[in-house]
Amino acid sequence: MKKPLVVSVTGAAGQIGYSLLPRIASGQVFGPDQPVSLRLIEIEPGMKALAGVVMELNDCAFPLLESIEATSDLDAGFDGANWALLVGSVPRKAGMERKDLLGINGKIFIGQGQAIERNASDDIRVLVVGNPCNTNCLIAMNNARSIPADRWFAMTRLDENRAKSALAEKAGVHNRDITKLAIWGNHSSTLYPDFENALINGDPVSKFIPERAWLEGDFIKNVQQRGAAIIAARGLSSAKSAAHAAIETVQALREATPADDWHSVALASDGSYGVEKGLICSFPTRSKGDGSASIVQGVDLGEFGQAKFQLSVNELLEEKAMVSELLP
Ligand code: NAX
Repeated sequence: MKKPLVVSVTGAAGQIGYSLLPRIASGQVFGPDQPVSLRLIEIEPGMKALAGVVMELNDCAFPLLESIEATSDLDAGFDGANWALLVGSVPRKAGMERKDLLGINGKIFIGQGQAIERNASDDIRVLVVGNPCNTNCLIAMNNARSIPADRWFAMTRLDENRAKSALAEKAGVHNRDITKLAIWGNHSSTLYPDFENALINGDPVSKFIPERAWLEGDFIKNVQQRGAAIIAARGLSSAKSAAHAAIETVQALREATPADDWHSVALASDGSYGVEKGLICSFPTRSKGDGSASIVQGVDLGEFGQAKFQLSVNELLEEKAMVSELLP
């Protein structure tokens, strides 16, 4: 038996946690021969529901689930963590401005960043899902400066998957026929799904979808607004698809990316494409399979795409300015 991987998950009693945890415990994420120890982190009011989640995980009798610790103590929760999936955050409530939400959640991510720095394993990798995920990740990373910047990620894979699904439906092809579809910018309503460099069975999207107006209009808008459409239909925000995207993000970082493809994740900019160094921005990325990712260079966004991307980067810079007092 391999040594168990320690996986810490915040917001573990929430919707996404409910879909995510059994898949981690079953071996779908880290491999069929890799035991895992789960550290499940909740705030005090969530601890009762978390106890129920733990009961259910136990009742699954997963062969690879080595141990479960349920806690509201961040030091215990991140103790020895190899992976930290930061899912929990406070949802936006009626009347709340984006700045208020950034401030409330920002403070959470200061404490979590510091606790990760104090307690996690040397090889820690962090994926932030809780919104606003790019800026939450920026705050956590800046409050854990001894952890290299290339260990921090925020999730835009759900947006990539939504974009693939929308293109496949319009083109009358399968999702698997679509490659090189990257999300650029912020995980927000300004994100840019780059249809110009995406390929369908190796050919440009325009060969299958000649209506440029649809690509520039409804396609982008629907991907940007998909989360809201799901809330309107289900009365709850996306959870199964979000958990699946988190799993695919971790897998994409742990597996070498095929040479003819790339994937979206937000990570600390190295100055590529003129994006301020250190800003947590989504790009097309490739991984060598070692838990890290590098930004694909030389992608030509074209005038339309560049303008859209810049809008999203500007929003990230605004968010950064709003939380400047949380960045040491
Ligand atoms: P839920 O409200 O169902 O669950 C959130 C859980 O987090 C709750 O159990 C709550 O008690 C807990 N929590 C709150 N503050 C915490 C803290 N400081 N430490 C630990 N736990 C804490 O939300 P859910 O649907 O699971 O969504 C979780 C987050 O994912 C939200 O912020 C949501 O906006 C975000 N999403 C991000 C997506 C992405 O693509 N990046 C897409 C899906 C989702 O909207």
